[in-house]
Amino acid sequence: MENARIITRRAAIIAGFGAAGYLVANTDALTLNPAMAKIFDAVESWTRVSQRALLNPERLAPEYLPSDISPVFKANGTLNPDTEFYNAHAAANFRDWRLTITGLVTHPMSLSLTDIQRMPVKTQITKHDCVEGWTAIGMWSGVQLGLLLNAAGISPQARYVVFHCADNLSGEPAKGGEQSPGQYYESIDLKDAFHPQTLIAYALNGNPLDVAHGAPLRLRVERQLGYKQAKYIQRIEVTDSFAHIAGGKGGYWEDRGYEWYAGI
Ligand SMILES: Nc1nc2c(c(=O)[nH]1)N[C@H]1C(S)=C(S)[C@@H](COP(=O)(O)O)O[C@H]1N2
Ligand SMILES: [Mo]
Repeated sequence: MENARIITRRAAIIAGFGAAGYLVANTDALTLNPAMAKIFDAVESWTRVSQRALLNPERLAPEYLPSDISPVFKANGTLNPDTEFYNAHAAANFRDWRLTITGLVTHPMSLSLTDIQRMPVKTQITKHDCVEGWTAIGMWSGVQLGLLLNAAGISPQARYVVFHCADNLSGEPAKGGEQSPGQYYESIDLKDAFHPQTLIAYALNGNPLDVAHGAPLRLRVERQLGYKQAKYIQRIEVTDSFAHIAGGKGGYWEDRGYEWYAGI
């Protein structure tokens, strides 16, 4: 498998990155070890298992040609977080933006954009599909989430990866921080987190992400719908449950009735 080979080679090169020289112990970076995979399978709810039965978990989302790229990639949801915090970072070109990785990890991390951009880059041209009835094809570049998670070292109890965003979609005052009702967040399971096309993206169509599309960092989880593609990511939380977060359903839109597993 061409893809698997490339990924393994990429994983092997990433002996370390950034000033701290984080070590990646397991060079077979994006493969869940069989014992762990078995545990995740066992604990999946039956609805998800039946959904998954129809979909090969290793299936790749279709990729497109440069000539297929949409001339305009519509932006949706929050178009600018427009908080004091975010505006200050945007004005400084996100030079001091940090992405933290917390929760069930052996090495919690705080990474700058430069740290992230020093890691192997993956570029893919995919179709975004929003429940509101529009699609757009774009070329995304970023780091595979699996590489970040392996650098942080996820604990055996880990089941989900949660993305905490900088915007409040309901316009709630920022005082409540991550737990205030309108704060955008999303979550995926480890199968999607370690999927080779799952990226923490920092570029769209060859340019740094703009504010409307989620600057400076956003998720691409290509086999799921648009609302899973969290923009403005500040913190990645590895957890065994998302019941403690906001409405407890695993995402901003999930708390408002949308499906948690939004397969396409
Ligand atoms: N932080 C954050 N992420 C978000 C949203 C949002 O409002 N805030 N909207 C979601 C929805 S519904 C869609 S369709 C896509 C839109 O991404 P785009 O603006 O890059 O097209 O982002 C998703 N991620
Ligand atoms: Mo959407």
